[in-house]
Amino acid sequence: PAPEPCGPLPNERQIKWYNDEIIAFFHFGINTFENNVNEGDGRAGTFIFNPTALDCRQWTGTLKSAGIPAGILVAKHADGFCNWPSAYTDYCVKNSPWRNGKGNLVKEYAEACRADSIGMGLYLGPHDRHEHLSPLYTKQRYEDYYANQLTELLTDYGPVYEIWWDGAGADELTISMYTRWYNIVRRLQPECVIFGTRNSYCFADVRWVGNESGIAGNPCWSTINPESIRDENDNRITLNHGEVNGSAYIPAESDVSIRPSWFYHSYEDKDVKTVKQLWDIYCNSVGHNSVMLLNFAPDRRGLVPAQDSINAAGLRKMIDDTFGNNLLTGASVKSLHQRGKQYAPKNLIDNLSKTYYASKDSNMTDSIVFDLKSPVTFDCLMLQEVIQLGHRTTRWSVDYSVDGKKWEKIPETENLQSIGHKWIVRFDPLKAKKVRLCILDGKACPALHTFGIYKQAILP
Ligand code: OTN
Repeated sequence: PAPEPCGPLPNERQIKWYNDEIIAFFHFGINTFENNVNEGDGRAGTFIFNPTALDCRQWTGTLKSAGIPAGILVAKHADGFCNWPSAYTDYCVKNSPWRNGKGNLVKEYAEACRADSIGMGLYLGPHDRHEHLSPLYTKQRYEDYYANQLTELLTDYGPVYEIWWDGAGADELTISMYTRWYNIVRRLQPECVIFGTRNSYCFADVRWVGNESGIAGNPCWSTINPESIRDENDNRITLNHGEVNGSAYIPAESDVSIRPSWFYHSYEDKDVKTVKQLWDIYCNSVGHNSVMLLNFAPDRRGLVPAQDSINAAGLRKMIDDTFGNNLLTGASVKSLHQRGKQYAPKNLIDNLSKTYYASKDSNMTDSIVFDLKSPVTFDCLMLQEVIQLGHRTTRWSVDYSVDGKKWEKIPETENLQSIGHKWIVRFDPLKAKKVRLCILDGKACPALHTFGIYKQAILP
């Protein structure tokens, strides 16, 4: 029989989200038309919003070229300006010159996503500085206002991949407000992933990684005590690492912008992250059991600048060229504690989604040796657990042998703990005839999906 699951487990939404690996953000709105502004104060005039050549198919085209399967559009940032014609405010596109006040960015974005088979996510900033300006503002009024807008967005535009509840400025928003909003999300969009922070902590499918640099910790557990998310100011490090014995399964999402800022500024055109920088981020986010949430900042034309699209596509090529060739393919494989025929160690290198390796229930440790037909040179390795069965292994490392007899440890693998969806380690090139995966401790017998060694592709 299959191994019993261990500890808190992912739901269907989280499993799909993990397998998507990279998702995109699009920060675009009234801030795009102000100089030096990333967090507007809610006072900018609606007349400034006027993209000259907006084309959401160009945005989704960028994602397709980068192999990014979903993207989250800022529908309303903290400035309160709504990128769709909301029935509940005048502070929106209908009072802008764009498309003579008839434009609807959320609709155009949703249609582009549908046409290009991109998952459509939405950021509806819980904190709203424009509403706060109103003398009529009360907590109840804002709770209703947000509930109405959430209902508009989750009803009128088809399936929503993820909803993003930014914690920035959200201190006044209460658990009771989020409870009402959560019920709307689950009623209208049962499959929608929720990014939750602070007082939305109890509804979070995914958590903040604790920084905006795209770096998940080592280790990075998918489990955490939810209160650590609520009290994020005291728990940045905990958000980054998770908690091995945390009571809930709430994995880390690593938000990072392809430019220094979240919104477009022409003076940052020279600072677009290079393929090398994006590759490092990928290996430290996706390769640290997280998901990479990569922000794009469409410019005042309403287009993703060319260099940003090119570099994102370069990252995809780097990923595919590196991980497309597992150098262990064809090796003979033996393990110490194989569970049974169905869970054979060769499943680790068969490139099939359903098969996996597992040890006997009584064995929390194991040793799996890969014997190559001829020596190979590699500078990267990747290991995946069967996430449906929970975090199991808590300590592991990798050895190699040049002559097939004497073993040496790969130093960069000496302090590894978590695995989860994917763990990637890079190092200077090594030559080996044999490679040994050492499972050194765990809460349950290992259940491992894939193991590979690779030669990193050449950066452009
Ligand atoms: O000043 N900030 O609001 C800030 C500075 C640096 C990094 C993050 C923040 S806000 C922070 O943003 C996160 C997403 O990147 C989450 O939404 C957190 O809940 C929020 O507090």
